[in-house]
Amino acid sequence: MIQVIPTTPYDDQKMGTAGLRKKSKVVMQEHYFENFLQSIFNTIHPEGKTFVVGGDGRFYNDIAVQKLIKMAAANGVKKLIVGQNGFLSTPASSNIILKRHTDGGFVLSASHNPGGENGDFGIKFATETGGQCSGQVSEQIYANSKNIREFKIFDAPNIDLSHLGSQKLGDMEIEVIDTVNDYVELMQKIFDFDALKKLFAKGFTMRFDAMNAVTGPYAIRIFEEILGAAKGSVLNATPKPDFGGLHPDPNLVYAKELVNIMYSDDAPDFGAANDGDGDRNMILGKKFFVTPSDSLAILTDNYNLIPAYKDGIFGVAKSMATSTAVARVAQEKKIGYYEVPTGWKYFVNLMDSNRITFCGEESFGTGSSHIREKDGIWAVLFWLSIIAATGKSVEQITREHWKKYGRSYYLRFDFDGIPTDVANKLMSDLEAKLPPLNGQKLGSYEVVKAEKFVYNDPVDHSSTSNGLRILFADGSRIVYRLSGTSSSGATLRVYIEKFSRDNLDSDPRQMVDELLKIAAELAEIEKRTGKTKADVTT
Ligand code: G16
Repeated sequence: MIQVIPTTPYDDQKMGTAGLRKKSKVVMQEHYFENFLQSIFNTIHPEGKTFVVGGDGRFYNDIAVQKLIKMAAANGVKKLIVGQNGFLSTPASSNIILKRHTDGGFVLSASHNPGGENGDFGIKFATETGGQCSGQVSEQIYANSKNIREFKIFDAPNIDLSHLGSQKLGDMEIEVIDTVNDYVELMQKIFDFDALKKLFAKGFTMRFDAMNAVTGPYAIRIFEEILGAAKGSVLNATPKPDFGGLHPDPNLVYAKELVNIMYSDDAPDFGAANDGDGDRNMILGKKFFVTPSDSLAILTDNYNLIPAYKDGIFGVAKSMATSTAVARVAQEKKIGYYEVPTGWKYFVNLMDSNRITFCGEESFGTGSSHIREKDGIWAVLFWLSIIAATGKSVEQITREHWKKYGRSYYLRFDFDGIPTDVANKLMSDLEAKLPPLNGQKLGSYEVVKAEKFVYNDPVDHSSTSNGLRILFADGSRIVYRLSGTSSSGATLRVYIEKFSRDNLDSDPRQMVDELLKIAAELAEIEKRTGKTKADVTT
């Protein structure tokens, strides 16, 4: 029953910031998915091991799950725990890996990237830590993918994943589970659900946009069925292969329906959105947007309001590009503070070694050591808990935070679709320009440090460089990075942060204007890319 199929290598199976992300049509090429999966198996030796499997429901999810099951059986895997119908959110997967002590897991998702036949597909591979595999492991997988000559697959009809329970494929057990149950149980251990039920019983209103992606069933169960939010509070709740044409990236640009509702005159009290695989979140109040960087700072400042954290937290970490708002909270609370490269995997060692409890990123990700991935619904429940405990609105909570700590005006400018060689040259030339800037003035800003960011992991002592940064005397910053999640070409991300202690109520775009001009000129963005402005600003 086990077939050994000859194949030829593809040369582009290198993982980015979070797994392998490609155009769906690339992944649909003959043996493309099989080659990559076999390269993982050849690297990790899966014989006798147990893995968690599922995806965000996007186009090709159903086909890829079946291939994965048949290849796992042929490669000697002992057991797969599969989400019902092949669906599983990234945070739910991390939870099951940890709870059931499995050897890792696979989430078939390109996260916030659009889906459909003309969209993107992706594969995230997690280890027994519950977090995504390290850079070293992904390098080994990449090396194996370049030498692959054959893959193994079980010759069998498709497995029925609609019914819960166990079945066998050869010697391998397949257990189909309702992943929502385990996730709800975890959230109930962290938050005070009774307090949240009382909030909704008093008439509190919310809209949660699941963007036709994987979190719909989780959100309906938690917000509407358990906590008592009004029916219809969860929008776009049915996972669809093409996300109903939506781009499931929870930001002001792509979560348009929710944004229009929250900025209307009869807006509900609270708004939130999640991305394709449920790890990202956006938080909105009535006509009010909370930046992900501020959200991390505010959650950290309020940890004592949450049952699971009320006895204290170890510390907090952010990706370097994320604004420094949380650094000021860490200083005030006298807790550990770390800055890591972009990529959730860099938080895992810090969590495992009890250095941090919370972490977050500017790219709409926040989470804690309850799992080893960012967690969209967790962040929403945390915000609802702060509201329930304080009786304050999202806007009041955020404004009071700025009053106490000052405000980091923060915007990210994305320049998409740049030819890879042009983007790489822009970055290397820019890096060469940085050292002489130290101590110089750029416009009205004085440079205190201009450098390539290098992270030395305090746990495994690995060293990773990620992005270039210019720090100014007043606490403002410019950061440049190339995205590691685009499925074709390169995306240049320019992150601008302007810190102000007292000016708390200005327009963010105006506040960062001079710094943006400095950033664009220094990197020669227009000259090298032909772009006079960013494609997306978030
Ligand atoms: C992934 C990573 C995040 C990262 C984000 C953006 O998120 O898990 O750590 O911040 O990509 O990365 P980049 O700036 O390199 O595009 P997700 O939600 O896409 O898995």
